[in-house]
Amino acid sequence: MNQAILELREKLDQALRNMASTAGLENLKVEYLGKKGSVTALLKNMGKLSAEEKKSFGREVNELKDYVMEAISRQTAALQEQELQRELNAVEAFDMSVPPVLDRGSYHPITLVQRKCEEVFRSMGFTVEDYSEIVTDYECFEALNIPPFHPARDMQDTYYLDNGQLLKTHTSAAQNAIYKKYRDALINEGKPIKAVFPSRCFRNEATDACHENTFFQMEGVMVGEDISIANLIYFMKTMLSEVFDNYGLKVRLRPGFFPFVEPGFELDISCQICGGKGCPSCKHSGWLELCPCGMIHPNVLREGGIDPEKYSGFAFGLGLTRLAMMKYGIKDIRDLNSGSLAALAQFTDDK
Ligand code: FA5
Repeated sequence: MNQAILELREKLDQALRNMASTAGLENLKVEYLGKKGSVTALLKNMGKLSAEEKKSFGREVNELKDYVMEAISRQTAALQEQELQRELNAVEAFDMSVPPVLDRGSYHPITLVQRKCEEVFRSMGFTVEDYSEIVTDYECFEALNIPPFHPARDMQDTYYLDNGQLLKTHTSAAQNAIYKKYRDALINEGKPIKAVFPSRCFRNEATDACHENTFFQMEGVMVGEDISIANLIYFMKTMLSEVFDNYGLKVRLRPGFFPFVEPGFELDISCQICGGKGCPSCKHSGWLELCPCGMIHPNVLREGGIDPEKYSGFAFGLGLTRLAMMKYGIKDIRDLNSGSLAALAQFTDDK
């Protein structure tokens, strides 16, 4: 055997005898087989040899390579086994009689208000629907009477995927799918469509005390024969009085423009942080925009396969994140996404 190869083998054997960690074995592998390793260096010298010498030297170097790899992986397996045994022995020493210190965790305030709203709407005959957070331009805008280049798009910039899909800016993006899912039951069996669909939404906008780039909404729609603004107001009032336990909440409805409703409204509630006096949480107005709503635009119904001459309906987009702020007196919306367990756990006594 070539002298240099023999020496490398002996050096490796010795290094392995003293090696007690898997990380050290990794280094050894690089030292021998890496780009600048000793075995690789041997190969570089082959150019100086005759054709006959090259043949036997090449074979011996390849054998050395196999030897190194096998020896290192054998030693790695042995060390891993030893480590496992050490861990198992430690488990045996574990005292089962010591009571564990378990942090039980808590529900997020948004989960709490979402569940409350779902419960209220379920009790009024609404189904609770789930829908993707990634949607198409058609779902988020076009099916909602917002064609390309409509100025209303400027208010809802978002994050786009390479394939043209986008992170939904509002839960209204599921309206079209919900109409298509339930229209047959409406048309053939006369069953009104009554659905709420909560979801995370995304907007590419600056954050402040009452705006986040990631927040939650809950959309609601009701479609049937003779559905009117009176129905809309009834359901909104019932939901708010249940969520806030009828506790001193002032509500105002004012005209608001959204291309997918006609007429459209802004539903504001009195700021529960400052009691209506004005503070950063309500942009110093005393009121907080919470739940825009309105009568579904005929174009939107038509796009969902529903005849607007025969059927009408209302839709609303409840800001769940702001609702959580108002219910729990959280001054800054950014605390809700902060991941601070200590801050969030304090709202969870009503699990
Ligand atoms: C919409 O998103 C409409 N899709 C709502 C709608 C549905 C209108 C159905 C009519 C019929 P707007 O952009 O105003 O509208 O958002 C609705 C609510 O979501 C706001 O009132 C607010 O409570 C919440 N919201 C909107 N943007 C943010 C944000 N950046 N951070 C936190 N909450 C937000």
